[in-house]
Amino acid sequence: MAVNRDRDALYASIHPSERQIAYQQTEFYGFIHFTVNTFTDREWGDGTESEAVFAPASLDARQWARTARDGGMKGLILTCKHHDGFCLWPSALTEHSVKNSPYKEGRGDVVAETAAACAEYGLKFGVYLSPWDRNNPSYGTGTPYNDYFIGQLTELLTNYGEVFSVWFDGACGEGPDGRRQVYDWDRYYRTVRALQPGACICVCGPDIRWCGNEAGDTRPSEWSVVPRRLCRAETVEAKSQREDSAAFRQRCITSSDMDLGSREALRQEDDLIWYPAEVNTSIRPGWFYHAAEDDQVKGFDVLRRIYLCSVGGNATFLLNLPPDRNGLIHPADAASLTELGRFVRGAFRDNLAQRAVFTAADALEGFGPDGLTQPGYDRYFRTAEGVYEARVDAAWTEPQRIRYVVLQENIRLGQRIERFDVVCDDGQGGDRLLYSGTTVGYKRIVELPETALVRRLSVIIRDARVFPTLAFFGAYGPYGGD
Ligand code: FUL
Repeated sequence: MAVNRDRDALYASIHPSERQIAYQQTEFYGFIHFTVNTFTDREWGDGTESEAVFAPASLDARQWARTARDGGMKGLILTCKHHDGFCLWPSALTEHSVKNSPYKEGRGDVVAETAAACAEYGLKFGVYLSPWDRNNPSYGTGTPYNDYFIGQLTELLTNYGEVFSVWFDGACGEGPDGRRQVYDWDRYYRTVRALQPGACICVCGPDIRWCGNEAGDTRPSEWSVVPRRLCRAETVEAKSQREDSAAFRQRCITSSDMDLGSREALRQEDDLIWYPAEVNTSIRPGWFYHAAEDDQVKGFDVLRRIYLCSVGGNATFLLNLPPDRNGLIHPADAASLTELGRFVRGAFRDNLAQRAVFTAADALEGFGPDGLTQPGYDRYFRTAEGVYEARVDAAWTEPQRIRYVVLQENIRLGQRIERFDVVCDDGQGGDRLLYSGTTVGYKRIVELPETALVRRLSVIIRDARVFPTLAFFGAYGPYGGD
């Protein structure tokens, strides 16, 4: 396909908001699915559950936060209300909540406990509030339910400190004969903006895009600029998830959804937004804890692969850790996650590029490669206007063992890189190709097929939509069993 530079300039002119940048920098964070379902052994409660079933014996939100922090996560999002309508906080607007449960004899507030634990362990805190509510009698009556939902949102966004994510789920299993509620999305969004201007509205919202599956599947080329209509996709009833099933949870990205933002995909789209992807999956087959799944916890290798492909594939990674009936994250889940945390901290600790000498022939004056090992967007590499290719070389005096290469664009200026190669010195002054990739965006983690021993490592940007930028270059050795 011939490149249309005017179209490319349009795509690259779409930039993220500050709240979206902060969200992308959160990178890896946890989901806590916990409600009456934990005690009834279900995935979707029907709203008729008695508050009396909610009786965690030794709930400890600090254990959740500690496990998340040790696992390398930077935040937690709690299901404050799932589809069953049961509220984990003592909402003044319904009797269907912890206040009528045996938990702490009705004086508990799981939202407050989780928010406090997050603050203690340096994690961001987010709220999941299901629009579909199978308990509240006003559901399906229009404005009265929207008022109820706004009231709940207001409680959550005023009483529990700063919130980084407001997660609206599109699922609705009412079916054709069920109650039909027309959600007032714009009013919901205005409320979030007014009460928590720094929070991203996710999935059924304009800030963060659902990656399109729950299995942890990722796109090899993930673009953050996509057609605006996608931010309405999950809010449209016909497209929403209508029933819970293991098959739905295991389904991968369909081929028709694989390419959302390439030049070809955007060719006839004029209304575009910055809408980065979030990969959400559970550490277990279900979103809620089921003792029968204790032997089906995703192992370190699976988590590691999803981490590298999501955080390292221009998406964020939201991993669910469902507490058990005691109110604790099960040891098997904690063990897998802790191993991942060790990997994330260990593998990317020592950036060998900090000891390299950088050169780049195509740098625009004042935007050379010297700041590339410092995170952040204040200093970055770029070429001159109209130059779509670039080469950055990092050279060492002694050969280095390299297994991972990390690249970041300065996404403040949009997503630009279309194609790049990683090459090393072939020993005769030429280049040996180690890896060919497409998108970079917020972050690309390249895992080389095997550890390379190199004196020089180069990134060659082969094509970009407008002049390319690089904000970070990391080179790391093998880790553990690599
Ligand atoms: C889905 C829900 O139906 C699941 O129960 C879970 O909350 C998942 C994150 O989103 O749409």
